[in-house]
Amino acid sequence: MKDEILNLLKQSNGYLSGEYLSNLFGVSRAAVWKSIKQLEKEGYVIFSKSKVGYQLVDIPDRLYPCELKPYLFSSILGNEIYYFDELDSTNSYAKNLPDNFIKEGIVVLTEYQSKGRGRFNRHWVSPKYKGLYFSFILKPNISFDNIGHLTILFALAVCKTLEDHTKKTFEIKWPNDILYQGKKVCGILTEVNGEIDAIRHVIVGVGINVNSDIGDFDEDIRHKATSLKIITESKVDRILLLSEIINNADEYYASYSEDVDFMTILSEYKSKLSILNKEIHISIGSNLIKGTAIDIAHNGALKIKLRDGNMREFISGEVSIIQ
Ligand code: BTX
Repeated sequence: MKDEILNLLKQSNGYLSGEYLSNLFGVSRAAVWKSIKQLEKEGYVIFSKSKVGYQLVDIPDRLYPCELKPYLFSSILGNEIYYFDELDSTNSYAKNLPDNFIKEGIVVLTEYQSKGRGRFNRHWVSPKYKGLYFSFILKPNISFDNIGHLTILFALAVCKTLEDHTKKTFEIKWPNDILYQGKKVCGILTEVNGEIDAIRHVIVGVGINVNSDIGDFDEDIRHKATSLKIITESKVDRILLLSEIINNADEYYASYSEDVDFMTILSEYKSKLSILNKEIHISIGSNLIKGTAIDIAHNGALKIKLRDGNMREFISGEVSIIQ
């Protein structure tokens, strides 16, 4: 009833009386009042006038599924949304869901992560109400070797959405980061649950700095992190942006699931990479390897021509361009 009252308040230009609402839902006026109080607790600003009724005057900057859903026209992603004010990590939550809860397309979404994770267990800074931190649960019919396709697909979908939304140009840092003028605005973490020969589900976690200010980033990353608000010099509507990301990612994922030739997606992805044909080094653990980034293999691996002329492929690693 609470969400229905909210919708009615949104559609109404003036006040809606408590009596009208109680008759409509066949409940007492006290029950209507309880729902109004609950909405106020969630951050909605509602004027109430005795003998007149209730009027909605402001909607909070929160990622509530009821605010998000009207903008979604996806077929697979976002059919179910699990929303939390706080979580340790959306990827960890998705990973630990019991098997009978796992459904293709679930989105786990939070306003804040206390233990947001990057690759190699690095920390992902997730200031409250300022970013987008969410994970897609997927059950793709692919082999373990092609898991890299999902990072590529989602990085591309997010990158294109950021460009459409802000009218700025972004680049992808292989394999999983999105940068603006060399600074990180988004990171993607793909994780697999299951065994090499029996993938149970895949989790694609996305973290985007939306309305963060420079002071929100830890000091050690301030020189290499940025946010959409810093880039565009204005606050970004997180609901609209998230809905566009889900809709776009859904289109890419749905056509991928129908086994469309991956080469088209791969060449789009390559056009957003800044490292191809450049001298780079790649660090894998404590090893630092130098060479020229030549190409991305069909499975998403980076092909590097080493200084001795030999070619090698890397499925993960931290890449930097040698200036
Ligand atoms: P990554 O390992 O490529 O990047 C992590 C590194 O990026 C950190 O070591 C730090 O230097 C830097 N960093 C940390 N936080 C930020 C930030 N907010 N903005 C820019 N740079 C930062 C990238 O891993 C993948 C991150 C995925 C995060 C999402 S959020 C939702 C989901 N849940 C979860 O726990 N992780 C994913």
